[in-house]
Amino acid sequence: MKFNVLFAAAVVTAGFMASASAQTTMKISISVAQNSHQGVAIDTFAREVEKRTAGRYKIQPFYSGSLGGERESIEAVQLGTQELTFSSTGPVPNFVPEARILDIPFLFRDKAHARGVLDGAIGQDMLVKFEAKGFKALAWGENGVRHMTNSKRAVNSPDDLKGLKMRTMENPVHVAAYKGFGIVPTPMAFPEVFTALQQGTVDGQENPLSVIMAAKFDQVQKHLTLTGHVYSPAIFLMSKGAFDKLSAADKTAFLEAAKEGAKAGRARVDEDDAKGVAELRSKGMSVVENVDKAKFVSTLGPVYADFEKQFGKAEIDKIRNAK
Ligand code: EAX
Repeated sequence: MKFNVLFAAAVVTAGFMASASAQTTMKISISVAQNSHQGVAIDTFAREVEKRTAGRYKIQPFYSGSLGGERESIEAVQLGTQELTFSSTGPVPNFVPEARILDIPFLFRDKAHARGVLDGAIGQDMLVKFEAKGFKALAWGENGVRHMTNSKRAVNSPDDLKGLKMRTMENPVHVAAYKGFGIVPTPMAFPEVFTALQQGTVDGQENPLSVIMAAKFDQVQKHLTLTGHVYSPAIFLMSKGAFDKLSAADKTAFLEAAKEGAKAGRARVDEDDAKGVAELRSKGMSVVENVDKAKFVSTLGPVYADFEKQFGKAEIDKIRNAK
């Protein structure tokens, strides 16, 4: 009798412990600060995963490149040593070359065009391409429309870019295009950029207003020009191994949570774009708001001819002409 009671208690305790330990914690990282569009995206994702799995999955966010830059984080996700990351497409072509086409300058008319393409057939087909490389791409998010900053001079026309030493992402499409502007590109991981600007290792960099504000680049850069030269997609990447282990219902929960995260991140990008110029001016930056876009586009003529050869004019036009 006594033995049976003890035995029953042990069974109950073991059962309780099993359910208590049934919470799985997963890491997600970004290279920028928490107070940013990307912070909003991953915090929303974390909250939605917990809610939609009744707390069985807990997402632990890491900000400011504390787990490494974007390339390192994507590598870790590919290896499966980190479950998730939210990254710009900067280093993505090094892993999934098909995604390069999305990084072509002046490809998208505006954010609405880009969002439509990424959420539509072209973007969704592209997400599938990540699977052969060890990733489950949960959803496209947004980094924003990129603009140029530097510490040397006001940039009013493409001629003003000639000879500027600028940090670029580790992205072959960007590097090729920026050479076409006459810029001297210096690819570098994001966590090193502030110091490189501060020490004058490079003259400038290019990023969306959201990133410029979150990284406080106004402290180390005088000039900003709204070049809007390229749209910068972002993406929720999960280790394929970790995703495949989820139940069908939990897979849906993660996919839906990523969509919610993307939506919240995009809304923050819109807020940042609306207030960015005023805020950066108030912090001392001098801003050129209007440039002759056509001049910047035509400067890239020869580079574009090369992109059309590489990617196929029809493929580029398919994106360009998407409504
Ligand atoms: O993802 O590396 C970059 O310039 C990115 O835009 C930034 O880390 C945000």
